Amino acid sequence: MCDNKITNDEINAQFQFAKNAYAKLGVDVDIAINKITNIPVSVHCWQGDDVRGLESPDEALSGGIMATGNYPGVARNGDELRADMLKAFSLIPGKKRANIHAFYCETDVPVERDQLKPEHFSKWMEWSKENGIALDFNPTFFSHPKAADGFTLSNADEDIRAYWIQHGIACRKIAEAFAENQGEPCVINFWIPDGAKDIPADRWSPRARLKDSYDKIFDKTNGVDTSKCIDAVECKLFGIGSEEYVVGSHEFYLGYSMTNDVIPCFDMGHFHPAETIHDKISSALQFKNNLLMHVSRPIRWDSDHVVIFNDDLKNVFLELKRGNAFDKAYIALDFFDASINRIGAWTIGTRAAMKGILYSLLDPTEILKQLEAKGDGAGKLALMEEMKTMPFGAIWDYYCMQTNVPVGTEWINEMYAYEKDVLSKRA
Ligand code: RNT
Ligand code: ZN
Repeated sequence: MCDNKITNDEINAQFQFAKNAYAKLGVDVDIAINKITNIPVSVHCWQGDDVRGLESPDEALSGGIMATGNYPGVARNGDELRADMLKAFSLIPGKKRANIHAFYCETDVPVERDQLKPEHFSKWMEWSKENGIALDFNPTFFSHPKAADGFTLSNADEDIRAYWIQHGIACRKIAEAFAENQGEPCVINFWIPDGAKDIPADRWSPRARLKDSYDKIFDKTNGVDTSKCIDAVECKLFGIGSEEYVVGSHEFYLGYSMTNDVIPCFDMGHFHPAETIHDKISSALQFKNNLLMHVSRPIRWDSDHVVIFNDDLKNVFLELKRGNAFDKAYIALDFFDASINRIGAWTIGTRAAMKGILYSLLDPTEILKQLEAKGDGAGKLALMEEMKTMPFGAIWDYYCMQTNVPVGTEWINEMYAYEKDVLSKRA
């Protein structure tokens, strides 16, 4: 399979041809390639183990999210997870960060989540340094006995709520330690599953408690340096078991992030099925300097399918390009498929995101804006359409070749080889 290796000469020739075609539309391909090198994508570790975590991997995944499937070769410990991640990274061009969750801690004895400390992530920090991969972080408010009733930071039980507040504060200190370790900021994203399956009589109290919990977590007296620890909050419309009511809704978090020193996180799967996030970017960034995006692929619901190079993906990055806002958005991935080779899932999804970024950087934005300003709607739409069949693949292949990662379908064979040599040996 997949033995159609393309030679470097062929890649170069096709690149020259494509580069000229873009140049005729005023697009400088070299500038685009130069730019993408500095746009990091934060790759989530949880694709590698179906969101099990290392704390107690047998605890069922809760919180209304789901990884379906049982493809062999799942990572069984931190070392396997990190090795798998590096394998995938070797197949993906561009600057990668690694995004981990609090329940990927590695401790000799069980440590309560409100007691977690940077030292419980020392293996991740060493790995980060060794490989030059900066870390991002997430507190884990699910897959835990104290989240069993579906409420964490908005729980009516004050002891349980206090526990999760403490977890949030502990995680911000860990994020700060990551930032110090890597010499650049760490983005920490707060997502909680809190919500109700059916019509609540009281929608108000959980939201009031949630606001109070965040006020305590983000309180300045906690002494967390917000130039190192970038706090984000992620809204959601519904989850499994929280179909009717999610405490941390879009309005809740938009309001909270607009009035506090935290940034909003938009996940592509967290809105009404036909609602996309690309139109929200230019609104949110009128009022905030930054935002976080969870690049995902919902199919009919928040299904977290592997990201592919589709219109939704392109539109998100086109918005950043057209608004000159790549330096304002933190790009993170969020998908998990347990039914296919997980190295493949990571690589397909992350290559797609990188493709989407490069594709957007080749947008003839100036010409499109001029056509629009002149009132030439047909001209604008026509050019947008013609861009879709430009020789983008030749630019992408050249970029992969230049950054020493497999070109075209070549990486698929590496996935097979890794499966044969490593994954298939896992019981
Ligand atoms: C859940 C959110 C959240 C999680 C990860 C594991 O709906 O999207 O971002 O997927 O934190
Ligand atoms: Zn998400």
